[in-house]
Amino acid sequence: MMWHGKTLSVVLPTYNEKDSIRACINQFFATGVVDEVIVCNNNAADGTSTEVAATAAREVFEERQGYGWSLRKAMQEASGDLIVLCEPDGTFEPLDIFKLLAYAQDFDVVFGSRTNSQMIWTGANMGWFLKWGNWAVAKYMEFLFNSNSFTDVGCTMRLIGRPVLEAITPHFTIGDSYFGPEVMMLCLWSGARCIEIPVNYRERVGESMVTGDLYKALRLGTQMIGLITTFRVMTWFGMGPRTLRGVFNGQTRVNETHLKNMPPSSSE
Ligand SMILES: Nc1nc2c(ncn2[C@@H]2O[C@H](COP(=O)(O)OP(=O)(O)O)[C@@H](O)[C@H]2O)c(=O)[nH]1
Ligand SMILES: [Mg+2]
Repeated sequence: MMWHGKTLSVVLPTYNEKDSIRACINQFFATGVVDEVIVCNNNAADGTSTEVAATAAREVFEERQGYGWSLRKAMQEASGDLIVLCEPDGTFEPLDIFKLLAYAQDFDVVFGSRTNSQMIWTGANMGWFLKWGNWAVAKYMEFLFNSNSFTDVGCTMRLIGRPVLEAITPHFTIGDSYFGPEVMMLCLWSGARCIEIPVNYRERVGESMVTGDLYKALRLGTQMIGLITTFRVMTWFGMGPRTLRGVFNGQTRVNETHLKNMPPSSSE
């Protein structure tokens, strides 16, 4: 299969997606570029394993409850050169993998964003509050790191190259729902070349457990702001993941010839 000589893994955490996970997995395989799909069953709804067993995906299990724990386990089990993270709840479009891959030519990490109003479908759980909340937290991170543009901190759909994944993995601390921005900050801090692109965001199949109500969303937003502030203040004072700092500055460009004339990244 492969994509420009690189193997591709898709990782899916699952908790409450029994009715949508099979279609999601099959759609990823149908793209023709996916070598393996790893599903991490995080004490998921009864019947989930039966659905996964009906596909070519590999199921692994994580007991520790939480979005972060689940994704961390799934990524650890993935063997591809490129790792695509997604949710099997029908909100993301598996064909958007080609958008991530197009940018993976030039970047080490490609983050999705769900806040572009042209790509928010009718019924999607991305109303005014969630859209601007995600945007505001992303801008806060962008400002503190003086990075290129970010407009979302909670989009699971993203692509990470193996060298970057291996470098940041030892520094993961979050097992909860706010694992997403931790990955973003570690990538930025490593000096990896990162970009964010809009992806489709649709109505969910089944109930959202993370951002389903305003209280949960507010609490999550507060946790994210706390995490970002703590990380940035720690790194300002020479603490935090010191050994990760700038390890990828200009090193992992996918295609050196093609990128000869590119501007230097902001961290150089
Ligand atoms: N709620 C919840 N989601 C989990 C857990 N472990 C893994 N996940 C996954 O986290 C993702 C996000 O959850 P979801 O309910 O869709 O929240 P939303 O995307 O904010 O609407 C889904 O793919 C879940 O399968 C968990 O313990 N609780
Ligand atoms: Mg979801």
